Amino acid sequence: MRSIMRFYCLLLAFLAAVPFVVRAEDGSQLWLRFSKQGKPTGTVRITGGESTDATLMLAKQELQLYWKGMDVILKLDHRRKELKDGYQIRQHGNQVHVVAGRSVGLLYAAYHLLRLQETEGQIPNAGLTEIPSYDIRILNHWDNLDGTIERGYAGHSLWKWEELPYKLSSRYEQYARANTSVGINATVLNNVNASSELLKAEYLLKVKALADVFRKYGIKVYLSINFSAPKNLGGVSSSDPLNQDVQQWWNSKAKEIYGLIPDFGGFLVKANSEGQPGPQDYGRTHADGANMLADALRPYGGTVFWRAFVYHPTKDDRAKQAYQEFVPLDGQFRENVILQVKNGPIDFQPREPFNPLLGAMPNTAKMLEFQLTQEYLGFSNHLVYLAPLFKEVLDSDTYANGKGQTVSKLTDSRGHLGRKTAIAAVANIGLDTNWTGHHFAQANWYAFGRLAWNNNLSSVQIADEWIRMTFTGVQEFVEPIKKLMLESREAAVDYMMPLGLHHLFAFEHHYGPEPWGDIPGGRPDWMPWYYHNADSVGLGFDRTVNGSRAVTQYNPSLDKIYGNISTCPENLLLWFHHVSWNYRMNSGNTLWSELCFRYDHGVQKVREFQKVWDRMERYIDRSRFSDVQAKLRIQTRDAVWWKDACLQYFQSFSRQPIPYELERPIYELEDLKKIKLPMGHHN
Ligand code: GCV
Repeated sequence: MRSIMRFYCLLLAFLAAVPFVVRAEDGSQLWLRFSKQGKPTGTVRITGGESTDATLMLAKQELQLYWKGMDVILKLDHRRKELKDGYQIRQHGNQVHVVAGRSVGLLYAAYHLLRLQETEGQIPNAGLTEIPSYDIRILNHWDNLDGTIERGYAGHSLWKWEELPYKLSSRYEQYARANTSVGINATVLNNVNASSELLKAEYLLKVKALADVFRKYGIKVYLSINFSAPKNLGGVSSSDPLNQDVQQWWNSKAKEIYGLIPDFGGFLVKANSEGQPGPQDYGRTHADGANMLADALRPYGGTVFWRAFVYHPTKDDRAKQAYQEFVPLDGQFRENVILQVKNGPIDFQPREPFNPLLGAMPNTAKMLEFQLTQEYLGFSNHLVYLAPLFKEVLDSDTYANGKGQTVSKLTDSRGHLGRKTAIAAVANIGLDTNWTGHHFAQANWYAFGRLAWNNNLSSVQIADEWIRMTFTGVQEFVEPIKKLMLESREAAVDYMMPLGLHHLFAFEHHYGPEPWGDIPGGRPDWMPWYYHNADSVGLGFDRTVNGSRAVTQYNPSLDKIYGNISTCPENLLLWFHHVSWNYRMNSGNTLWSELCFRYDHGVQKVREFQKVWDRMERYIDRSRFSDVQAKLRIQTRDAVWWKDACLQYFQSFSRQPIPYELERPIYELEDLKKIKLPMGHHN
């Protein structure tokens, strides 16, 4: 008896010594870890809707399970069309009144209330109204039918094609719920490097099974299509968009799809890009191709997302090509076509200027494509919070029709041609228990959803919410981790490619540095030297009027700023200019020294992140703590690898010492050149 007493006393003493009781976690709950403690107190009533409405019932159920505030009345009022997918929330006495024009609006409102609860936020006295910035808020999965994911770093695909449509993994519904909780309302299931197979009847039944799961969450399914499908699958002799048999094939395919999935969203198309087929194979234009598909989808209200990521090895500066290709087609696309434009003119680099196409083509609907999967940002090993990158692009002033025409204003629902608006991101999700490989990569999925819902939110606010819901609201954790997240993207830019450098990545896998990379006879526009142009004079790509003239694709007011070495923002200097090693930067350093300082700064930042993280051990669960700790170690090692590789390689051109106050290289350049990682894939 005494020893039992002693055990309990010890246990109590132990518990008292642990400042915060933490529960075991594996990250699978994402930001939806609603506390089970404390009884839900309120009652939830619905007015104006039917009990057969699965979405409404879901809104009610989520609140009944997790809401601990006052009674809630959910009112569906179809007349409130101006709210679109949005809602109004007001407090009346001791009740919360929610109004929406669509049932999904009430579901979004339920998640809003739960977010307020978990982050200790308040409903403002005057109430709140939320209307989403974009109509279509969509994830693009680059998932292949064999379960692999192109540029996926969080395990295999969620979609178990071999089990569908008969067996439904419980993760399908969890996935839909997570998306809806942040406002995402659409998903493209498969890779833009698309297999025609997916359009076969047997696969469409599988797609239907997923669409049936997602429907009550308000999520629509889209598919990437292969432009040659009529030829590959349908026994048509060509896939020429002006050929009537081809048009007929797409019309009947659309009919077949909508017969199975009445709310099917539409098609995403990568055409005549990186070896994919397209209308140009038949001497037709991108508009001809897009319009044929748009016509097939129009009777059912479907949309075509036509990607602008098009470039050819033999042509001009790669950064100019999408603009050259598409601007002449302005005004030629059907109403239900949206041109899907990557945020930068090259390819999801750690930093790029905004894509000039976004400020051009005033008579064409355009949308942004971001990348959540960290193809060029350390895969799921590096902690890089992407909201600052997204905001940088959204807030960029294009100067189209005068100052203040930001990318967000030109692409979101503020008077955008009166057509549907959209924003996309390449997903970073896979079968890993924590969904995204790195616990902090969940924040990028979260941030994309939140910004797609409201592009006015700040990176700070989004980080704050995410940390509180995903980890803890304890101030001693929230503040330092928020700071760390906010600094993480700039740190990655610094240790990988500062000052506007880009595409210094190793061939194929894009993980580590290979500024020396060269494959004799390979495509020059897939080689790092094509981008950095290091020589005995200096470094950088001359895109001014004396060079490739890419700068002239921007509005003249911007062209002037970017094109002049003394006004070009330094974080884009080597993107637009070939700069001599001894050029004086704003800091007073020469370009060479500044480059060294920036690389070093990136490394020092990640070392600091490690220290910050180690202090957090007491506030969170052991398992997520040690996962992140281990990944930060990898990140620091990689940062040193990047710095040593790039600085020693560029030093062979600058022929100047690394400033003596900086940490010295520890790796031999010759050894770094021998590193070959066993990861597949082209360019
Ligand atoms: C899906 C980059 C990637 C490719 C990707 C392509 C695209 O080139 O490396 O893996 O292909 O972009 O966005 O189409």
